[in-house]
Amino acid sequence: MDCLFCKIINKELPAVVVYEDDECLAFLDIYPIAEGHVLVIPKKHCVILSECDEETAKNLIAVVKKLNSAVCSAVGCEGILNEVRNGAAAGQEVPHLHFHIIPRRENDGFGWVYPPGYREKMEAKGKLDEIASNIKKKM
Ligand code: DGP
Repeated sequence: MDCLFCKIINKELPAVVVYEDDECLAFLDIYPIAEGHVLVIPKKHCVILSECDEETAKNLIAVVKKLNSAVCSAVGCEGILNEVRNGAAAGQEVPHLHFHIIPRRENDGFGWVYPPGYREKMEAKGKLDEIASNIKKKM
């Protein structure tokens, strides 16, 4: 399969690995947003989280949890951002599921770009109820 992260898993491409087990691999991001930026990926190829089976997802989260602490202790951060971009529209560049572990510090210059009008007014309760109802029906 012509997938960058599958090639890293298969050792066809190099990576600086910080953790590996039968189901997942964690390695340093080659373009770190901050020192200690780690990517955690499942070995079984999938693109987005909703395609990932429950067991793999549980294992991934457990590894992310452990690595959050290890990374933060190692680089001395003030917070950790965990991010998953599901799909190109969400900013996903590499189409193999990955959790970002990004060490954060106050005023580190990193942040979100919010859409125009964000927080100018609260959403109406009726609209929130309608959206929640639609989501619940899909669960
Ligand atoms: P995303 O935009 O969520 O798909 O993030 C992809 C990340 O992968 C991005 O932070 C840069 C990183 N990356 C891209 N190519 C490589 C690579 O060849 N090796 C490593 N270690 N990281 C890579």
